[in-house]
Amino acid sequence: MSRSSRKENLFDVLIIGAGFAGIYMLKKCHEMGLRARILEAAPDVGGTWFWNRYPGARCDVESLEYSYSFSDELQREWVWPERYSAQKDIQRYIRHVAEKFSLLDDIQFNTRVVEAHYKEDQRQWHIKCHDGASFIGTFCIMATGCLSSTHMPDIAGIEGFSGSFYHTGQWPESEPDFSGMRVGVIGTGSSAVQLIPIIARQCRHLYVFQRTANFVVPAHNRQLDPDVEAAHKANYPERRRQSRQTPFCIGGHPAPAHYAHEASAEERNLMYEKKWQTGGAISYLYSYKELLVDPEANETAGSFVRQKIRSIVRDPRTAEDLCPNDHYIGTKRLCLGDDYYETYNRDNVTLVNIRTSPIRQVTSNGIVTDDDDYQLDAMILATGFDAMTGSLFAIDIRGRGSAALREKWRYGPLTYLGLMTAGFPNLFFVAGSGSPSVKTNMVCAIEQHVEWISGCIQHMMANRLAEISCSEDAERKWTDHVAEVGNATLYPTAKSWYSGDNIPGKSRVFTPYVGGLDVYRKKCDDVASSGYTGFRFIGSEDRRLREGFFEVSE
Ligand code: NA7
Repeated sequence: MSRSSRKENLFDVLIIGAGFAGIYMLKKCHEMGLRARILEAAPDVGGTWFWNRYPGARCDVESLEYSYSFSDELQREWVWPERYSAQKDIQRYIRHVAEKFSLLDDIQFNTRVVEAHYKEDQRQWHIKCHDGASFIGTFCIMATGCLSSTHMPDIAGIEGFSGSFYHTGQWPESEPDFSGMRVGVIGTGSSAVQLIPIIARQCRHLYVFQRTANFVVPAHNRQLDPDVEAAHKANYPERRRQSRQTPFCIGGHPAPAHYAHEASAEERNLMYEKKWQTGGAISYLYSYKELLVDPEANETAGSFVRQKIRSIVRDPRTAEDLCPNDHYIGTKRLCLGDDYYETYNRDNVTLVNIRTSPIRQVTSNGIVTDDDDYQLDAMILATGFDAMTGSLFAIDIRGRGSAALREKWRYGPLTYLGLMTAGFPNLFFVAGSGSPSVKTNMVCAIEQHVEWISGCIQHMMANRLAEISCSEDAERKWTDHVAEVGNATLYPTAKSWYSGDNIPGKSRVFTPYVGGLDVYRKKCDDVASSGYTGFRFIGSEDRRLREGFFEVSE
């Protein structure tokens, strides 16, 4: 490689992914005067929100909370049309942010990273892409998302289906029309819960193939009242400050004051009914203090939803099939829906229980179960993601001594604060395993991580440090702590993507840190202010440091 082309591909910071995390990381790099580039597989910004554009795709955190807080101008000027934002509005928002802060020129689209290797002698990350392009960076930042690697189920004959075929997580831009079609949806997680009522209204007949029933509480989505929005915006910075002091970084939901076991059955029913009418998952789970740690208390909240299902769904057998019975409410992602259970009262919708009558195979024109044969014109997989680590393992990531991340994390992710893993210097993860990430407001978690990483890089610049890594001891203690905090709750009892249960052969580890973003933020801040306890630095005066960080930046 000539010296000039080497320079062109040489960056202080390489960021993988142009979703909420990558976009903000790039902005921080600009503020720090660093040469940075985002490499993004998609043709546009958005990350998970770019790909998940299936009908009904919507965020389950309210719009005024699920948005960046770093710019008061941005949060005041942007108008969210609905209480819970539709995918297209979130996509429009991320694009607006990228344009407003002049980020697009430093994003390379249609570029899928396949390899990231750390070269110890140079203290640099060497990145290779699917088209052979290569990049070198002092820092590599994985902003690859937790729900970005789709899960394709291994069902016999699936590749031979001749009708239209979709996965919710890789939805085409073309907006398919299902009118007049017999459509099969496999899966009943959050994506399917949003999609099913809409497809049911379009198609001739909808067959929903359900393996596991999930709890669904109403979203009560609606247009955002301009007065509510104006009041919120008038006090935005203070509201954000208050949100940051909560475990989920979501304001407007005071922590529960009472225990379910101290309330009478009548009081509990009144409470759950009030929450059902208000809508929202956090609101429902915040009914009582001990719902996510005490099985008996949890059962009171779960059985209320089962009663609702039985009162809404007219066919008793369908209602029973829709009643979740294998996990505690809230231990799998609590789905938000509008019109979900009501949809099963339509004449053109059939629920197929594939737990009692499993899918035998997919044929060219439909699905055959133990009991029946369903002719289909279109099939939609709403089968989820290889969550948390899927997108990382899709890249051949190698640290010191060419050690592979896939190998190191074979029995589960090992991180220090979710930020780094030992033996992989200058490699940061944004809002993934070992951090609050998916168990909190993701945008808020991303901002916290990006700001911490930026502060760390600034510290390194100020002190002429070339390399950071975490110690194995710090990593082991943190990973044990994450497990200990998780095990004190009911979360790990559920078979869920939080624990990797949905991916055959994946090690079963509950990886999100559920101690709360407020507690976690303080921990990260304390680590930084105490001189980055648990991390090790190497100075840049080391002669082996070649082109890169300081030379390029100065
Ligand atoms: P989820 O929540 O992982 O749901 C996937 C669904 O697909 C779930 O009902 C699965 O049933 C079902 N599934 C997966 N594989 C199969 C096979 N082989 N056969 C039949 N059914 C299958 O993914 P979503 O996309 O809905 O939501 C992911 C997150 O995105 C969500 O939690 C929000 O945070 C946003 P199972 O339960 O495994 O029996």
